[in-house]
Amino acid sequence: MSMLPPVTEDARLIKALYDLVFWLAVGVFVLVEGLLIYSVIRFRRRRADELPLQVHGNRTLELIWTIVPSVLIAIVFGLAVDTMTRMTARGTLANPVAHVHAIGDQQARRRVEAAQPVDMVIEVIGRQWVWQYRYPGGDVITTEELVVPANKNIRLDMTAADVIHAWWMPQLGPMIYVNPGEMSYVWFNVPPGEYVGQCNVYCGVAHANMIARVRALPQAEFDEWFAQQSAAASVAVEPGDPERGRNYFMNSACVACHYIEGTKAQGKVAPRDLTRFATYPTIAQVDGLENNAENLRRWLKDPQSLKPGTAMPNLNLKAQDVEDLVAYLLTLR
Ligand code: HEC
Ligand SMILES: [Cu+2]
Repeated sequence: MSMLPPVTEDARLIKALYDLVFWLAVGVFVLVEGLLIYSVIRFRRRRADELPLQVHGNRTLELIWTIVPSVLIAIVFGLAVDTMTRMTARGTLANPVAHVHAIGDQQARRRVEAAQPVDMVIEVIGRQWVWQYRYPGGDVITTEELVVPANKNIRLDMTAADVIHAWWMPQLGPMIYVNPGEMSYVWFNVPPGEYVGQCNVYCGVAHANMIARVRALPQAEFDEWFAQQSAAASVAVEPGDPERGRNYFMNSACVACHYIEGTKAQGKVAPRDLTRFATYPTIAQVDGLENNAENLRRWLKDPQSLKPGTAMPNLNLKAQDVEDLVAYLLTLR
């Protein structure tokens, strides 16, 4: 993962600041090391019986090497603040937005909406340990990569389902915190290409695997990709088959968390065992979430939307697998 070459306006601003700090540091390095080498040679002991010049403090020099670095650091600080305020991730100078605010804060939401003209808004949900992307319309959800049209203004509306994550695509701009209960925003407009980033705040054991990928396609190719994804999302599914559902259950992650008497499902993460699941009046003890096929379908597709904060993850199940699992689970009496 490299920030080079920067491909957005924000990333170019960061790069410009980085270059400046880099050359300042080179200057300081050359000066300090040069003086050091000069002093080592100039004031060295020349003869075995000679005591070299002994110096005990020098007010002028000490003032200089305190004031000059302070001024340099103040300048770098000022430039960093200036860069941050100029970044489009924070709106525009005319319409600044704090990029993080509480979910449901309608005023902040309107400010975000007015901040930048956008061609497409994609919802991003960070969870241990994947980034999930929801496209407009709600049918298309991806986790592997974020595919976007190139050279269009894209806004990501981001939040987290569990712990604090951070969205960091070094070639695209600044790192943005993604917090549970809050919305964060980022804007970008990128040329065609593939970009790699990473969750940039420690979020649990598999944090290092929480890679983010952005693939920008020319509009026509994007449209084709999107049409394919929508079609795949709405393929006609056959009625669920309990036998297939059972197979799926016993050979997938479900068994790691769920207990069903007399089977290999011996997981103990979920509080209620599923042995007689079909006799429970509600799903996951959510008030009003009656235990029936329709609700169960919704639960399996996205548990978080029905019970925010639940420890059951969204497993991105395929439509057919959901049907089969529903058929199977409802036989458990
Ligand atoms: C990482 C652990 C984990 C995995 C994997 C997992 N679940 Fe769950 N599941 C849970 C937890 C925890 C709950 C309880 C949720 C709650 O009450 O908040 C739950 C609840 C449920 C419920 C509702 C149970 C009840 O008490 O009403 C069903 C049904 C269910 N899971 C099915 C599945 C199926 C099918 C799979 C596999 C495709 C699966 N789960 C995979 C953790 C998991
Ligand atoms: Cu993370």
